[in-house]
Amino acid sequence: MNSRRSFLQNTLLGGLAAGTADFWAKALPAFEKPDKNAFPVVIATWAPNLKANAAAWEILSKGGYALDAVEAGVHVPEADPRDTSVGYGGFPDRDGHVTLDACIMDERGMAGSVSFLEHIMHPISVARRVMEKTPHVMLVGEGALQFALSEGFKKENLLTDVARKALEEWKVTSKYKPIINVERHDTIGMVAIDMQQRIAGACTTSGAAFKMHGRVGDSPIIGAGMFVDNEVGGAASTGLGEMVLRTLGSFLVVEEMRRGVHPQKAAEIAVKRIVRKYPKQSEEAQVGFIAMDKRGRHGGYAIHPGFSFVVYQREENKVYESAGFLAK
Ligand code: SD4
Repeated sequence: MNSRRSFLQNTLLGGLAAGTADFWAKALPAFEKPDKNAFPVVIATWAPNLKANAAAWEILSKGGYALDAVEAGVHVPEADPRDTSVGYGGFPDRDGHVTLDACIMDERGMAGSVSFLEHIMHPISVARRVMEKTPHVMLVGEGALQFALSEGFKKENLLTDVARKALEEWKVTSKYKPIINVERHDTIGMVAIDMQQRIAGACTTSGAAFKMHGRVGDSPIIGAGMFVDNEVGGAASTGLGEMVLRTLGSFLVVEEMRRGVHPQKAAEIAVKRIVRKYPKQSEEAQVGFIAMDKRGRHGGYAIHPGFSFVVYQREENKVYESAGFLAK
């Protein structure tokens, strides 16, 4: 390389490197000196997911990998027939199909997702295979099912008697009216940081009950239902997916944290954005976010009171009741 060019390149690179370090030091004071005892840590939406957190903790507390932890964690509600919003036992669409949405992301920023997937109890594991074994990020419907079967997943009937009866009752009036914190709001979104400070996230759901056939919500969409960036932290959402899809809520939360905003405040900013843009719809529907930054600090916030989230950290698995922006 001629000396002038190499001088210019070195100067530029050197300048950039110094500038970058300076930029991060100024922009992200929050990331200085993380408290080592803060790790590992896992956060998930909704109080019943204490059990999912415990499954993730099993792996994290032994020094395991964050990605394995979130996958194992969300397997718990996916396999639980009493959970009518996730996996097996999930309420069907209005045509009687249980169609599942899930996504997963690792510390390298790699992502996998499945949507409108039927007959597979653990869509999160199919999403992980999409990430690890295909050049793609997202597979949907029949294609996702074919891929799952080719990977050895079992085809199963996921529609329980309880869910079938609920659909029959719903058909009497056929009104789609979400009831805040009651109807179908226990999708699991989970973010974990392992002992090596690797961050991963997962989100899985059967989506809105009695939705139109083919409807896809926020949960399998990277940046809407869940997003992680290993330099910053992660976030996930629950609630009426349409409002999160229109605002890319989880991405927004992570980008706010990137600016140095505390996770609690970042979740509040995303909720307020939704309420400002959709005030009428916000009166009738719930959206909640969980957020955790690279330091293991966390928070959660929702449009309405009634949202809860769970955090396992320092040997303690705790439920937090979120505040609601539109509290009466
Ligand atoms: C969806 N966000 O499909 C999901 C539903 C949900 O708790 O979160 N339920 O819109």
